[in-house]
Amino acid sequence: MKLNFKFLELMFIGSAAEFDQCLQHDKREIAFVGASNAGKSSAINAISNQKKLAKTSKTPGKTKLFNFFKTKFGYIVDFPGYGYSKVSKSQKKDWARELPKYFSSRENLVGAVLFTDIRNPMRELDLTMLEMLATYDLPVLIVLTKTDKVSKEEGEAVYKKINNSFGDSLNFSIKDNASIERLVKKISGLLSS
Ligand SMILES: Nc1nc2c(ncn2[C@@H]2O[C@H](COP(=O)(O)OP(=O)(O)OP(=O)(O)O)[C@@H](O)[C@H]2O)c(=O)[nH]1
Ligand SMILES: [Mg+2]
Repeated sequence: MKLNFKFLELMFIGSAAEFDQCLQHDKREIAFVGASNAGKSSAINAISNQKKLAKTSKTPGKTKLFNFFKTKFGYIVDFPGYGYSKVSKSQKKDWARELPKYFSSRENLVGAVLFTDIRNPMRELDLTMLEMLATYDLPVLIVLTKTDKVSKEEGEAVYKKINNSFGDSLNFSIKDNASIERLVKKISGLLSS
């Protein structure tokens, strides 16, 4: 199929297990957050049209570190997903400490994209995350993922509800090029405005 839009040129730069090890740079950055298995890493691959740039998995909890991806305008930071029961207690503790640190002290962080499965959107931990982001005055774009798994009507109904209740939202599927284009534009906008 011919595509007449530009994907984001993304390059994996590196990972950090803790806030103190995170890449220092002077560009803008946005955080990709969401529950484990919501589809963050798949979205990174889709918007860059690369199959294996970010590791994806059927087993939740694949992304364990802050992963930095460079675009022309700034950086995307892929966060580990929350809510995966097999994550160890000590790791949960580490994250409870590292995440607020990240949101409060990353000076170039301009916002977050919160990924949530359209079949079961904005669950308790998503709401906790949304509150945390609001605490730090970070604007949030909500991406409702895996829209290919629901009917068009259901997708639109959920979109309306989420957009009205929680703010700026977008329906998205890695199988829907129009939705990939919309996300690419939003991200370019966030990073360059
Ligand atoms: N049908 C469909 N499946 C998707 C879509 N996006 C992601 N998936 C699948 O959902 C699963 C989880 O996707 P990931 O991208 O690894 O999820 P993640 O949010 O990065 O998960 P963690 O790294 O655990 O935080 C994989 O099996 C993907 O193939 C989508 O738009 N449609
Ligand atoms: Mg991931």
